[in-house]
Amino acid sequence: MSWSKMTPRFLTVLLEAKVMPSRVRFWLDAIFLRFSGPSTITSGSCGGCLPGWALFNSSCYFFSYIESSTVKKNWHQSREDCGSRGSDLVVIDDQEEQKFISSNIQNMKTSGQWWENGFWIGITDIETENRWVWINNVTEVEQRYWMDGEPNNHGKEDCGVAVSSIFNPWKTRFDGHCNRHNLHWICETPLTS
Ligand SMILES: [Ca+2]
Ligand SMILES: [Ca+2]
Repeated sequence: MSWSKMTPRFLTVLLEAKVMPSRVRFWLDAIFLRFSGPSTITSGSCGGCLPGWALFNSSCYFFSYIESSTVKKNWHQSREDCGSRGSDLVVIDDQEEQKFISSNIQNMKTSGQWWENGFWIGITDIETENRWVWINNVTEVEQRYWMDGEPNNHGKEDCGVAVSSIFNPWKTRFDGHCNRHNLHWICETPLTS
């Protein structure tokens, strides 16, 4: 576009601006958003969440393995730990989030026993056996995330565990014993809090 075409428009904006200061503010805001928006997004992976937390779709995630590969806790202690961080255990709402979790924990292995490489998540059937409810009180609808033969309530298992599977990303969950099993855990908190 040539200057001759741009200038009249530019002048018009300036002239209008003299009469209507609010329009100036509008344009300045628009310009500011135009240039600050994208940079906020690109720097979000390290700028939006606390150090050591991972950003995904407007939430920040804490994988306890990253802080300590040796400290493991039962489900209740894990939830308390998340609480002390102003957070709670992760609630997995959709397949994208499931894939994010699964790929992140893929290399966070500490044991030759597959189940000991699991991470506590915020789902439980403590209230009613085999009615799995997320900690935000949403009853589980999608049940194909469970591994084959799980949940089996083996020895009274009432708390959900996420594992990583390279074979089938859908089969990435089992039930563990809330008090007896000690595992890593995942906290989630909204980005804005
Ligand atoms: Ca159970
Ligand atoms: Ca089980």
